Amino acid sequence: MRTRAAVAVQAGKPLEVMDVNLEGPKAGEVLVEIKATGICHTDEFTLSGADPEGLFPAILGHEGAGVVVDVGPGVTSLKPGDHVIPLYTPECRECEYCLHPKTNLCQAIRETQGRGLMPDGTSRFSTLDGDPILHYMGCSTFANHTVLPEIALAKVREDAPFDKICYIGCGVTTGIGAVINTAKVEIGSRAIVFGLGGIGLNVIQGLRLAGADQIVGVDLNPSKVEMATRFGMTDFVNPSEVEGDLVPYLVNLTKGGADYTFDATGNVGVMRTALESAHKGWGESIIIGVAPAGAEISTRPFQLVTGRSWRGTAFGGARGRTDVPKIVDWYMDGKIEIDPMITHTMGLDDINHGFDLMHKGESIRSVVVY
Ligand code: NAD
Ligand code: AHE
Ligand code: ZN
Repeated sequence: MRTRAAVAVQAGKPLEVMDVNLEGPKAGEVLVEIKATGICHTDEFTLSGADPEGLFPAILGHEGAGVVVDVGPGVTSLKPGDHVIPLYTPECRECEYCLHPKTNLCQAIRETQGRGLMPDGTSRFSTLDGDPILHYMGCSTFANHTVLPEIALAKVREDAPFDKICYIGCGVTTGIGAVINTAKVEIGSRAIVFGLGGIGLNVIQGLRLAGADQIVGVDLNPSKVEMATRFGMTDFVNPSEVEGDLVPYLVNLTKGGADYTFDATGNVGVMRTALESAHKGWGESIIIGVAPAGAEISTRPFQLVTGRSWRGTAFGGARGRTDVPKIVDWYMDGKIEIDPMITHTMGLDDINHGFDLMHKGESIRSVVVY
């Protein structure tokens, strides 16, 4: 079939919206009509050329929601008409990782996914001239139709609006999950969140759910304060307004250091500040942000010797097919909020405007509605 897609033709260039060919689902695969997709900073990270795994030409996008159109042979858990959220972290429920209680990083299809291919080693997308176009993060939600493995789709309730729940495909689950699944924050904790964008705000929302007493937000952009306060931030720090080193300032503000700190910037300097502003003896720092090729984190080992720990999280530690439908329920039941964070919506033809808004720091989440 033909479908319409925004193609990342080359690193550092705007996406090009065009008709592309899409082959139907093979064994174990599902054809999905994408109804809405968010634009995450990770899409920008890959488009910019900073992603060591970035490949071109590709159809980016990994924060979508849609409807099953067709299923390939052997698909048993989904049927046409089902509402689904694509999962860049699949859940096969069989691999060594899925069977291990300490990780959500299903590895069943990770190798081909990282090469922009379906599990059989081929792409379903091509140009109208027949040249292959690569998949991205196993999702490619910047296409009106896409093909995914059955294990990379969470089935969700049908009364949930696509233009809101698409955000659960990455930002909401990553932020809230980092708090609940990865850090396992206790009631009464003190926390610091670095970066108050589409992920950081969901960390703040997760901290409020978990009953944290102090939630410090750190961002260079003061326009993020209003939204962060609405979601539970108790203190705001703009590093550009702090005289001297930020670490002692934050340690003082949190009365000895935070129980938990979260990096949602992708800046390795910020990651060091986050680790060092965690409390001596027990503070945990969770890295969420993804950093450019070649960037490395560093600190004095003494920071770890004296009881701080550095950890990371992908997709908030969530097991997608199991956890994502529950998070959709939380949204529909009013336990979590999504709508105010979706600051802009647009059609696919205007997708580059969504990237511009992110660059200028004017949006939290832009959502493309097909
Ligand atoms: P975003 O652009 O919406 O937000 C980033 C925020 O960080 C902005 O508000 C910006 O002003 C702030 N910021 C940038 N540099 C800063 C600095 N030096 N000090 C303080 N604040 C600073 O991006 P997002 O969509 O929220 O994504 C955040 C990061 O999380 C990105 O690196 C993204 O790739 C990553 N991410 C990781 C996962 C995962 O599973 N680990 C999932 C989604 C996103
Ligand atoms: N390809 C990059 C790393 C990108 C990365 O860390 N991706 C996160 C999800 S970000 C979603 O917005 C992730 O899931 N990582 C685990 C994995 O297996 O990719 C690089 O640096 O090579
Ligand atoms: Zn993302």
